[in-house]
Amino acid sequence: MTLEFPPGFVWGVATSAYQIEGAVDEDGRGPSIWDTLSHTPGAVRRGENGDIAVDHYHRVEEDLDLIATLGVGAYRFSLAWPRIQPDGRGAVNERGLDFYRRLVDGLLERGITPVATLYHWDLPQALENAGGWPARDTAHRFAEYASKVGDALGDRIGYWITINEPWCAAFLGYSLGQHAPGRAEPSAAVAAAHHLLLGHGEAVDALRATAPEATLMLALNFEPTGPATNSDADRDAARRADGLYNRLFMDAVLGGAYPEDVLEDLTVVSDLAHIRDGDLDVISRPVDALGVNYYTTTLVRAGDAPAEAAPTQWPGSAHVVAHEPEQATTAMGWRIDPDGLERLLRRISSAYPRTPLYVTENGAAFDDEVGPDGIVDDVDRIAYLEGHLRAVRRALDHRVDVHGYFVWTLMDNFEWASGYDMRFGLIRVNGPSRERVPKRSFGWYRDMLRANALVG
Ligand code: GBH
Repeated sequence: MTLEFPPGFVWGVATSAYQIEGAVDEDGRGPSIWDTLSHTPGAVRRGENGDIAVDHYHRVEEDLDLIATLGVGAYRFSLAWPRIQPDGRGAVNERGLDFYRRLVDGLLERGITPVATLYHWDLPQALENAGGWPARDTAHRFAEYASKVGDALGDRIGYWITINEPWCAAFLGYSLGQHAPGRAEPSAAVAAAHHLLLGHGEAVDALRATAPEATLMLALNFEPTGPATNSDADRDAARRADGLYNRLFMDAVLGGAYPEDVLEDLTVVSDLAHIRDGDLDVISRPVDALGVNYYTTTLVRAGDAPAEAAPTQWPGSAHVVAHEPEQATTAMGWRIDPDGLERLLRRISSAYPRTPLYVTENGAAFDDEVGPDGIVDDVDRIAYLEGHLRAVRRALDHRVDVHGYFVWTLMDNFEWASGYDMRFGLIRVNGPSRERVPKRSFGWYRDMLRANALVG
């Protein structure tokens, strides 16, 4: 049976700056917190870093041609703040902006819509030295950056994502300490989450002023969370994790209020004094759409860790632990659960029916094997993508207003704390030559989006 998608449905593919660009010392770029963390022994698997990454900075023309061959209508990428403001404040570095002008013009020449993310985790190190996201001033600096980028590129970019996955930036970065800046300070993490959201709201105002016609959104990582057993303790653990992962961010941005139960949970680690009158009005400035990043669902249970034991991704709920999945997982160890995406899209749309949705990331890492012909026959990735697209199609059948879908990711790249070991790409990147070789999934996605339908 052929499953068609609506006419005009946006097909895309996504990347982020630090994961692909390399060229970390070129054309005036300043250091970011990921440069610092990735050069800290023990922080990244095999001691890898993004110094060269997949050398996209120097291979941008080749990569543009690959994107055009893929046939997507839209390309989602991020701008490296430290290229544009090396110290995170003040005058722009024109050479840094020039790279993005070339990229965006190259997309437009090829008929591809640029979707630009302003922040995908590469905070200028100078701003971390001044306190980082736990400091309120960082939100204002982000708004200033947004305004300058809007001035420079607003004439040619019609789709903006302010911040990618504030949950990860705040709680993996400042509480678990697995992501940059590698701090394990639950109270600081709670303030970081708030200031990331405040920065988002202020950036919406800044972009509206400079690019009034543009579509503005942010991208949240959603992870539907359920209890491992039906015990009261496990169900409370699931409420807490769902609250931190999903509701804290979605309800603040789309509903204008933090969920009360989550605030209550957080008082164990924070006095919440960083939340000021009027902040939620800024955080909930109307957006034109919501970006939904979806990879997996999680089961959690109540462990017995005392609240302040080891670093946790759950500030205030350190006893919540992930339940090891019994079903198939990706190479990351994440459950493969396409139905979770349908349920999630329906949940968001019933809570906030007026907000159009884009799936701004979905994809999977597998242990790709290179065949004798040099090609990766990644049937497991194709099955993952197809399953999730069927879930999107079912959500559309239920009248969920999904406008587009972006595969994570164009090509294998620096997968944060996992280094280059985890490959999410539609294109294989063979190091050290960094030769690009499209996988089978690349051709599968190209054929699917050309037909605007899943066939078979
Ligand atoms: C995204 O984050 C990022 O935006 C992107 O840069 C990155 O390369 C990509 O995903 C792949 O990682 O251990 O079962 O509890 C992903 C957000 C948050 C999704 C943590 C998986 C853990 C699942 N992730 N979550 S589990």
